[in-house]
Amino acid sequence: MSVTRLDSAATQALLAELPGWSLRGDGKAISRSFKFADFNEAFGFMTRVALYADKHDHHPEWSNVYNRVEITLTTHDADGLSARDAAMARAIAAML
Ligand code: H2B
Repeated sequence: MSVTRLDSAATQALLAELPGWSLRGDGKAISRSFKFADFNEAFGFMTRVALYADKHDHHPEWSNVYNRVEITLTTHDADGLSARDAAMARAIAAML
């Protein structure tokens, strides 16, 4: 299913709103690193994100090493950023 991409103004507004996220070189994704006290905290956070992803059918590209979590958000169906990524990044901010 195709989804509308964010234009560059909307993308810049999103980056201004959400500290810590940066735009990938090709402009099609945003990413952020998260650091927690330990693995338990990191995995608890990942669990919250996973529940959001399942509920909203929008899934992060991510990795975890001990207390660090790297997340990249992009919308495959849009081949770039969409409102789904903006909503997920905002939801993630509320999960920290
Ligand atoms: N996640 C992300 N990040 N982008 C998508 O385009 C996407 C997704 N599409 N999760 C969903 C699943 C789609 O493949 C299913 C069929 O709804």
